[in-house]
Amino acid sequence: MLEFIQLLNQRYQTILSQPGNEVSKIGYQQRIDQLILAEAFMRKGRLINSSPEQPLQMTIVGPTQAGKSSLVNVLLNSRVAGVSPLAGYTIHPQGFCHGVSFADCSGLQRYFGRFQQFQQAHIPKDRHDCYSLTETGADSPHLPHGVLWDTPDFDSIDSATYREGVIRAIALADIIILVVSKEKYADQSVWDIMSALEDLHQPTVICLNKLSEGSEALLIQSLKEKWQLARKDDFPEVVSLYYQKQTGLPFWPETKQTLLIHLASKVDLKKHVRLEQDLLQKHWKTWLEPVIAEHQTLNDWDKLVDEAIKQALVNYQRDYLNHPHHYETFQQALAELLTLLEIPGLAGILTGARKVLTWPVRQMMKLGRKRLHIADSSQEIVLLNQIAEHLLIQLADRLMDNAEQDNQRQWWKEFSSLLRRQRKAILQDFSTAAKNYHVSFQQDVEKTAQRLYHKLQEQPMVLNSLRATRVTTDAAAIALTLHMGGIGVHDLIFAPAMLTVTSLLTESAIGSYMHKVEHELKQHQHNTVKQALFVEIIGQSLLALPEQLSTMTHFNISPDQLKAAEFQLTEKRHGLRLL
Ligand SMILES: Nc1nc2c(ncn2[C@@H]2O[C@H](COP(=O)(O)OP(=O)(O)OP(=O)(O)O)[C@@H](O)[C@H]2O)c(=O)[nH]1
Ligand SMILES: [Mg+2]
Repeated sequence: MLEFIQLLNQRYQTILSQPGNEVSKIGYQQRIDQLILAEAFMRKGRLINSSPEQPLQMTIVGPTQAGKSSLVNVLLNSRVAGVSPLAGYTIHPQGFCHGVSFADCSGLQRYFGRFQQFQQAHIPKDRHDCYSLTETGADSPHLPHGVLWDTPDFDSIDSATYREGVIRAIALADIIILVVSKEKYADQSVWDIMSALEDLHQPTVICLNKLSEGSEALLIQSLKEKWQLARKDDFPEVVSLYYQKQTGLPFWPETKQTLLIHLASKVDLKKHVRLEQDLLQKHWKTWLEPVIAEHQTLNDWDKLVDEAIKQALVNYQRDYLNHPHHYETFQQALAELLTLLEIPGLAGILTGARKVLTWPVRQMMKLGRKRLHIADSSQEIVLLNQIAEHLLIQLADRLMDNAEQDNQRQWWKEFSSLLRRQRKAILQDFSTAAKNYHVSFQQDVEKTAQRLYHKLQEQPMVLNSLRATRVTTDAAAIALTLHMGGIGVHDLIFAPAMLTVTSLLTESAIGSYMHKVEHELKQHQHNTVKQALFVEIIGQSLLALPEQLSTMTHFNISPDQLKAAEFQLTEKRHGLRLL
């Protein structure tokens, strides 16, 4: 699940970073933040699992210049955190150990993942994927033992660049200390964050900093209202901080001495697994919305391809299989049959045309060459290529229509140009496959001829009368000419002798058998063309096209990937611990 959330996050970020795409930038940025938070919260779950004795993690958050770093110093009673009047001064999560050692914190690096740990003094200013951890000798009466985290702000102009660090430090927290000043407490950014944090159920305290005498009660009331607008849980305890001239730091009031220690006792890590699951479930639909829209579009595409193939097969039937002037395959079977009949006197006729003639005629032209010649002269292949071309033109039109009307405009537009680029290659593959089909289908044609020949042998009367007829000799001569490469297969259909032999056979005792065989041949041919050409070549290449869409502009998360993730999400018994 963690990997899936990472993948989703990465795709959101890539898509958002592409100029000119038609996505809602604010909506996407919000989801990215939610995904980063969810990922970090899941990492926290792993940390709890692998090191249940983790020191307590306390995170100070707040807008820039609220006094977060100053508060770190107050709570640790030292000067470990850098304080400055420059907005956005702290830009990394900085952890300070209080009463715990580095060794106690060994799980942190795994939690932070690709964020690298540095010593506070050496943390690079030009990198945002890092944090520092510092052992302090501090011994503060206000603060429970654990790690106190100073964090960057989330509201300054530059904060977008180090926002992930803030979110990671927040999700790590067992306790949240929100610091606001009277100037900043009403900012939307503060309450957006506090609202997002509600699902993490961390015990929280609010520190109201930079107070001036007399304003406290009014500010607290206003804070409470803000809180209640943002969240449903109880308004937390507020600590009012007044400035101390001598130290230049705010002053932690005597009355709140044990507040943080008390808060620490409310931390309940056992709930973490359920909270993780609730968090994922809460956002799942929104996060996956564009992925599902893509799947819907893919479905629409599959349907378009399916319809186009069905239409192509209807055309193939109409223009070839059932077309009286175009269908040549059965005629070809009859031509094969004629070469099996061993017509007397035929050799004589043909010697005039060719010097050397051996019997049986099948040997006259090598089998492979003969089949190739037949395929080369076939109208069926020409027609199939036309049907394929027509199919792609129709599809391109539909894509253009969708690119104008559908809500997935971007997808259809890119897809349209992808198809345009691939069109030639698909047609080329189709043409090669059509020829291969035709060459190998001749085996079936020859088998059909054999079946008819055997049937004729059961009917010596028909066989003998056929052999004795002059027109059979003429037709056989034509058949042989075809087999020698003298004419093309389409010439058979219009050869009068062939037509006469066909009607002779149709009216003979094997007439109905012949119809049956012709019907079976057509059926088999239809199925072969459908499978070998339209399903395996056209269908497969068209259905595989979406894989080539750029992951720069599309999620390209497959329905199977999504299904696997959703299974993990709803798998109650083992929960997310498994993942
Ligand atoms: N007047 C007054 N100034 C304060 C108080 N607390 C902090 N400051 C000053 O406010 C400025 C900002 O304090 P920081 O603690 O650096 O604030 P921060 O929230 O860490 O700010 P960033 O790191 O920029 O996000 C510094 O100049 C502090 O000296 C206070 O209670 N009263
Ligand atoms: Mg700071």
